[in-house]
Amino acid sequence: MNTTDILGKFLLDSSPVSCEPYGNGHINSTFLVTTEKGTRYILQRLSEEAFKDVPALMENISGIARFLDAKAKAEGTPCHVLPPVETLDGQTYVHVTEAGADAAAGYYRVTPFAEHSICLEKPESDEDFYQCAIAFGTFISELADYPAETLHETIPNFHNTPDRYRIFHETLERAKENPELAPRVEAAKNEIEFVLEREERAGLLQQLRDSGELPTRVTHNDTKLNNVLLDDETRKLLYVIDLDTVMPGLSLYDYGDCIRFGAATAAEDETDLSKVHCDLHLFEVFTKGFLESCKGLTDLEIKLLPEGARTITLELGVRFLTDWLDGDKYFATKYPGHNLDRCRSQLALALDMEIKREEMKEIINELSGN
Ligand code: ADP
Ligand code: GN1
Ligand code: MG
Repeated sequence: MNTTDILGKFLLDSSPVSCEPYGNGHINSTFLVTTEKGTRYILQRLSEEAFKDVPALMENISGIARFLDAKAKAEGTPCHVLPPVETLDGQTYVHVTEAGADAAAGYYRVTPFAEHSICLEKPESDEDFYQCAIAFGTFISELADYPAETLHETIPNFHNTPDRYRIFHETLERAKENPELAPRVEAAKNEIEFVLEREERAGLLQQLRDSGELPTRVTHNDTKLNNVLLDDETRKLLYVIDLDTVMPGLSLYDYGDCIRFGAATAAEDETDLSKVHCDLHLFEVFTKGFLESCKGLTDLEIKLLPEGARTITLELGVRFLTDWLDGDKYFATKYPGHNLDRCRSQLALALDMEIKREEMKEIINELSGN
């Protein structure tokens, strides 16, 4: 099937006239589609490496979109998620079993393009980052009464850090035995040592979740700044996007992933590690917005916010390292060694967060009045 045939199966307002690669996501293949009437849509081929059950994933997204839309209507407020565009036969995706001349096989979906929006790779002002905090804090709050038991786990154990370590160990052993991958083990020996030294502590949040001391909530699980769209004029929240990983999880990972990405002084793949730090001013700006908007956080959740930031940063370092050792199968990479560079930058950031733990705690105590 070709791209035009695929798009022809969705209820667009008129015929598509162009379809171009778009955005900076690491997982799905994303395209910007424009129709004869000038209406724009996002077409995505979902990563089958990441998502093993796309129908279940789309059921999650439709359910969340319906729920938040009903809530917004009842409260007379704007809805901050975009529902999928349906196909002619009422589905939310098209499954292409045979590749066409310009389209790979796989699962495709269409979403309305958010006009007059901006998507940032780093905050351009404190207010941008504050809005990101409001976006994800409100998202968790509004989903507090969502029937969590109806959600499918789109990636099992997605933010189960001990399980990420288990996969890392398995991959490391396989890489050592594989002549093609063994040089990658040697290249990453310092990073391997770094993550092994931290393995025990990295399991703390999962232990507290398992024991029930930390509440499981419906969370977004991929809270990068570029998964929020702001209004290009008011710079206020327009949409939370990338709902593929909405599942039961810990608020601390959602909070932490925003800090990891948005409060970092360098890009996720910065190679000059002397530039990689956690900016405590941005940390404070974000934490203020999150505490204001994420209602009902427990004292333990608030106390462990710095641990959330450090743990998810270390976890992502472990995931990039694992993908490097596995031959770069999961994350889209732009050059050989990209995953190892990303790993190094994340581990440098996690180390900086360890150094700044006490300062972070003080900021949180000030903000929460403890
Ligand atoms: P991935 O899982 O690969 O990150 P995303 O769903 O986040 O995929 O989409 C990738 C990028 O495409 C986003 O970061 C954003 O820039 C852009 N994008 C996605 N959906 C929309 C939309 N509905 N309107 C405008 N831009 C979008
Ligand atoms: C991926 O899909 P995207 O690019 O928003 C990944 C996240 C990582 C992130 C690192 C489903 O997010 O878990 O934190 O890359 N998403 C998935 O940039 O694995
Ligand atoms: Mg994304």
